[in-house]
Amino acid sequence: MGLRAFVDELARCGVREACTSPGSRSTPLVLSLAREPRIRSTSHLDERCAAFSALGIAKASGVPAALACTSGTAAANYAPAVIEAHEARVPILVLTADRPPELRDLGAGQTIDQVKLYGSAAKWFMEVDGHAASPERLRWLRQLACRAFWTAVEGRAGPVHLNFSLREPLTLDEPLPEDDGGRAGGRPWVTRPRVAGAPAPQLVEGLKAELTARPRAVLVAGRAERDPALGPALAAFAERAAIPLLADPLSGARRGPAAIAHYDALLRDPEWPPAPQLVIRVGDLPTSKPLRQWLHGLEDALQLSFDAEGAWQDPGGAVATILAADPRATLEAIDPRPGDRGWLERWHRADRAAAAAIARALSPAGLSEPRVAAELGAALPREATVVVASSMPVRDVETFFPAREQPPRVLANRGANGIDGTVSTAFGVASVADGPVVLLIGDVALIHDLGGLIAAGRRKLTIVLLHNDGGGIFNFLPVSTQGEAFVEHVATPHGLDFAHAAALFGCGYEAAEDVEGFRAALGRALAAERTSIVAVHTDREANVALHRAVWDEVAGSIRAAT
Ligand SMILES: Cc1ncc(C[n+]2csc(CCOP(=O)(O)OP(=O)(O)O)c2C)c(N)n1
Repeated sequence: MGLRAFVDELARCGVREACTSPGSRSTPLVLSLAREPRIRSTSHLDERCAAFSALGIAKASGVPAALACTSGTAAANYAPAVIEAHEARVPILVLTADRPPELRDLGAGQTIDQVKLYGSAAKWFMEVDGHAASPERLRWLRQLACRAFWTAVEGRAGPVHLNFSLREPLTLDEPLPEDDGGRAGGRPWVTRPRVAGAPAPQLVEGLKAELTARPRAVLVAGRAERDPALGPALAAFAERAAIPLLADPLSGARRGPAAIAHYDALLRDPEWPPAPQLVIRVGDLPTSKPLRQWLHGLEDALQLSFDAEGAWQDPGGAVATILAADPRATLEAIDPRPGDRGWLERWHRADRAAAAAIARALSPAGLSEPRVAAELGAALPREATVVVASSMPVRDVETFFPAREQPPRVLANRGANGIDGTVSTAFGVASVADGPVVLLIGDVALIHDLGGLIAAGRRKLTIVLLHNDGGGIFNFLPVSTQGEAFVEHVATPHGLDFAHAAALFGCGYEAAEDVEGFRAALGRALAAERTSIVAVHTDREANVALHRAVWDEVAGSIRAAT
């Protein structure tokens, strides 16, 4: 039916990775991908793992990965990753095999309603009929592949779903002839050159004027993984403008002389934060609750939110203007008059006091969850990528990662904040990342995607496991006083020893007891050829007490320092 031409066109567009899953109805689709030499096809027996792996590939590379699976619940298992890709704006190409219309809703095996299966999470849905290849049909399939690709990547990036009706015999088409019917020179059937115009002069001048009129400004940077050059550009702008930069490590901007690394701890003290006149927000809203609450309460400040696609990122309703413009191009074009040096210095003094207070509070506790985050932030090389799981890892990275000149890249599934699919996402990232990939994950999230460890047979990952035997985040909640019901239904301790999981999947395993032991084990895991788990055992209640001790120490020290 022309699937070889369809796949040829995906490769011409730049698709280099596919995640396939086994089945019968899907074989023409899967084998067309597998036989395409420009695309590396990797087989995943669990479709949920396949889809999160494709998500990780696309997240790290910016290039959509293709997914292909059989009909029925196989396709439904893509849903969590499709939802995450929609929320986090990651381009993926979802290709599902289906029965043709004459076999639908008639009791044929493995047949469910796959039409618009992912609802509003799919940016575009298309039924692809199973007609035989004709010149017109091949031209349409080539155009369709390009349309799927460009739709996924352009504007607000996201998942595209094509549902293929496949009829028996479910065989692979012949290879394409030498003259394959595509455009000359290996070009895609349709290209859509991106026209990146210079930012509007009114916008640049308007922002400059606001900065001059309101010199006590802050720049808040959240997750913005779609443009790796954005983080350094934000740091450079904050330095030029001499304004504090409150950057979540997921923004890539926690660097340079304007960075205030410990804003999460600082903003917990309601007495301390001085009021800015202007807030410029870029990227998603950071995870930090104190930061969110502080931003929501800044009634006298003018708050501007940059989002290239004009998305709404403001659950507190504090933003007055959404700038639907490329933040990097716009801020690079601004030559601001440096703001009030005293204003920046005030934040720096507090940040230095917070850093010292954090070190004082963490030191007697030895190896702890915050300490692991701080160690990774300080020690990992710039070419490393850290994938952080939702729950406490993403929060501890935000609170305890230091500001560094060349920090490692930090990625996370924070579109829908799920703890599912994290291992597979990290292995997907490891498929395309240039340097080492480290996954920082809690025990519940690891159990959730334990099957993802099967990818250890072909990719290398260093997994730092924070094993507090359950969901440690819930011990911070008032509900943690609810005794056994809390423990059984919320915290969910399981008592599992992950050394057995490591053995099952052929991974290395070491448990670290103290800071020195952790450093050594991390070094060994990074140097090893295979995937290794470095486990750090902690206690959920002690972890809450340690976080509270840190916050108290920070609050005391900033009062003294300011
Ligand atoms: C798919 C999914 N199910 C449930 C949740 C709710 N949830 C948030 S955190 C969490 C526990 C995570 O525990 P763990 O991974 O061990 O990390 P820790 O809280 O100890 O840092 C759960 C169940 C979620 N976010 N996603």
